[in-house]
Amino acid sequence: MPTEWTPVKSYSDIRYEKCAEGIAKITINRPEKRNAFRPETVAQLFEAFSDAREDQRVGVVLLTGAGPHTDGKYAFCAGGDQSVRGPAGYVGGDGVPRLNVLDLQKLIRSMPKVVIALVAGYAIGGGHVLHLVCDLTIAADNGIFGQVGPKMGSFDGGFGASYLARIVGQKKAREIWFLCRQYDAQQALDMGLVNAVVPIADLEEEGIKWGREIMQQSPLAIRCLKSAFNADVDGQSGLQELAGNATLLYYMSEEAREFHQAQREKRPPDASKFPWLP
Ligand code: S0N
Repeated sequence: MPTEWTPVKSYSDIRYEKCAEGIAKITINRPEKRNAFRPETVAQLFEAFSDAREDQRVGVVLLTGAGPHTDGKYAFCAGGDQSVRGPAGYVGGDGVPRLNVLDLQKLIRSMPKVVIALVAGYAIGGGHVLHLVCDLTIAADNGIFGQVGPKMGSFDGGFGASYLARIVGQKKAREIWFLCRQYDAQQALDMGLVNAVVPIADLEEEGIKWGREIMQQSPLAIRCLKSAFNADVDGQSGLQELAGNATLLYYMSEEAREFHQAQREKRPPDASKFPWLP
């Protein structure tokens, strides 16, 4: 069945759509720049991801790049837009130097929905880190992956370095950053950087197929698993996320309801109703 996408809102730098099956699709739409992001792009991505997070019907978000460009080339994202990079960082239309892409990375990682990167063509620099922080990555057979920071005056020492090393191992992560090579989709698959490689023509359909399978699973189980995977890596903020889910599950229990209601009704709670499980 072909998927019918409904636009959610019109943006200058991205497309944001949803389908009836609970899958949202966010497309970076700057193919003339290999989908590089400027401050406005990041702000729009943040707004769209926040909306997908809030929408209780949405369980899966596909993140992809518009293409091909008129020269026939594809890109997922080529990182920060170098044409707006000034001495103090990336400058938006308001003249303020900031990109806030790290906030976007954190949102993608912590939102309790599954984010799948669909990579056709280049995933380079900050664009490579964007696919990295997604829960899953499906690459087209023309996918090209790599970091460029040390050769153009930039680096991502956050998730871009440490989380990359968790995924591909310390030696490979150092190779990726220190040599700034490009890797094809098969090499990315071999090093565990992506989950699958499919023909370019099948990329979106494959993402939808994975999304449909995920939508059949238990939302709370997926939510707790995502925060558990994060907790292993993210220190105190990872524990906070996992603990937040424990609190959510507790709120949903009869036991929490009894203690809350007793406080509201100014009566002692009936603790005897609840077992001290072994
Ligand atoms: C992607 C590459 C390899 C593609 O090469 P190809 O196919 O030969 O295309 P080009 O002719 O080079 O490009 C086609 C057109 O697209 C424009 N373009 C491409 N990339 C960018 C870009 N990043 N910014 C602006 N424009 C871009 C070209 O200029 C060209 O346009 P025309 O035809 O008009 O000349 C190749 O394009 C490439 O290597 N691109 C540059 C990659 C790059 O340097 N990316 C930036 C890396 N740095 C970051 O992403 C910053 C990370 C970051 O934001 C961050 C991270 C952690 C902490 C803080 C920060 C922070 O800075 O805030």
